[in-house]
Amino acid sequence: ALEANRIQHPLVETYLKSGAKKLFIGGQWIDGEGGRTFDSIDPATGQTLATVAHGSAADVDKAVAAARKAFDNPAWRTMSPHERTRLLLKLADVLEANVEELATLQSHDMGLMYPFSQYMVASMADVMRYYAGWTTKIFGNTFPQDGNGIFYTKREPLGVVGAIIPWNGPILAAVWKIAPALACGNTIVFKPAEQAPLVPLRLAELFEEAGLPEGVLNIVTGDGATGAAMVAHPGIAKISFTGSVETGQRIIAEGAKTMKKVTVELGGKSPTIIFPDADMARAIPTAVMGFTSGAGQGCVCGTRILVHESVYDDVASQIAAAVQDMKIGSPFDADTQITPIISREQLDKINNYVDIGRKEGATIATGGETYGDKGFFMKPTLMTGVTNDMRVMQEEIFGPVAGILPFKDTEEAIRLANDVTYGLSASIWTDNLTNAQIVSDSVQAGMVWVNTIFEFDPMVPFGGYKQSGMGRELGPDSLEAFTQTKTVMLRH
Ligand code: TXE
Repeated sequence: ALEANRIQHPLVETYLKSGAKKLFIGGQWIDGEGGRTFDSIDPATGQTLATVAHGSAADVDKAVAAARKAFDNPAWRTMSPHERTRLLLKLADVLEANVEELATLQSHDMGLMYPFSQYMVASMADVMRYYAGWTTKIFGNTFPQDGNGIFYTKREPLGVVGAIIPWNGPILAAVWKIAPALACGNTIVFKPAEQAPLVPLRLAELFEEAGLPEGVLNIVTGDGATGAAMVAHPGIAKISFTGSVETGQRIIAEGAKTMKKVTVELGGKSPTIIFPDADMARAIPTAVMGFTSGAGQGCVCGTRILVHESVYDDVASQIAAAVQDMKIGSPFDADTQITPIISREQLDKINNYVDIGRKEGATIATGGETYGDKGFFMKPTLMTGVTNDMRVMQEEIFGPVAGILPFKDTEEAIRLANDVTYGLSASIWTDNLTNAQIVSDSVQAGMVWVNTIFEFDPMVPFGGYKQSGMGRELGPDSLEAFTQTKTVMLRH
């Protein structure tokens, strides 16, 4: 086993030793107003990785001013689409060239399994390249006219946009927002999560070295109050948010005061639905991975496992057995299967839910307790004897905890799948095409995976039904989200 406290990459070690992390505003590294700071903790060890500036409303104001100046700068505003393509392609190269460093930093800062973190950074280069290709294809329309004049529309950038992200996959959440925002010609004020702020900070530094003009991407680290200052700021035209339902609701309500365009990607309580004709050799390991990947701290985790009654006992016992054997440990150990929980607070929240489950009458088939005495670890937990109306089956726990329950036919599977306030994703396992089609059509979820799970592609939009969100990210949908239509009616 690797020494848990060792920083796993020399460049990350150098970066962490280079002193407190400041705000990145207008291409300068500056202290937060009043010198306030907070610590970012490695969840695998519980130790401080870095001290980070805490941005205030005044700092947000400075960042907005810098972003506005950059937006109004002709070098950015009138950059040719081809040049913008070249710039984004360069940023994609930056991601690719720094996969190990960024992935290591991410795994230390938020505990994601290192190979997964590596894959995540590398795949963000594809997202950047996808949007690099769009800069030359952001079309408007022309309209039939008599001989005098022309009516046309164009898609213009919104101006300064705000991005607020959670801790559970900072590189992904960052690039999903930064790539389309830049492709459309906006400038950005970006707030990482207070639990994992380091990757966006380092990313901004690398992007700046690669030639992203100063002020185009500004990073203001801080907590919810920093985010709230962005939402209240009249100089920010749009907020692209990923996080909890409660904060999403607050952002929509507060954002309305300055008429912000708001897109929100929120939580989930996604079903994994297993029919008796499924390829069990794939369905069962995927169901396990579906709620344990990232220690269950993913918005698309399949935390409600619905299994046809004819195979329920067998599937439930196979899942429990697989989960029981999972190796808990450092994100950098090759045999680790369960990585840490982001914070003590989140670990307490998960434990509290397990208690609620017990009180509601669920059986803890396996797990149900914390692990180890260093860092924040939770044993993967499978609950049986649950009903879909229990709180543990309705509320997002955001840990490696799932409930499993039987259904008797397709109709009941659909009813159970949809009987939640969330609607982010669903994973359906069947070899019957008709069944696959019927369930896909009926399930209320923005993302439906059939005989697969967790597949993302920059080409296809991602987002939630019901309380899982508003708007979509990726695909052409993000261009819509980061532009506005101007109509021009021109007479000679
Ligand atoms: O989320 P918040 P938290 C769920 C998950 C988790 C719970 C709480 O169930 O247990 O939410 O996590 C910023 N105005 N998800 O507290 O509060 C905050 O600083 C503007 C699911 O981390 O939503 C951070 O940068 N911004 C989810 C970001 O919002 C505010 C991922 C997210 O924090 C703000 C994360 C405010 N008033 C949590 N208050 C998913 N979809 O994957 C906070 N923030």
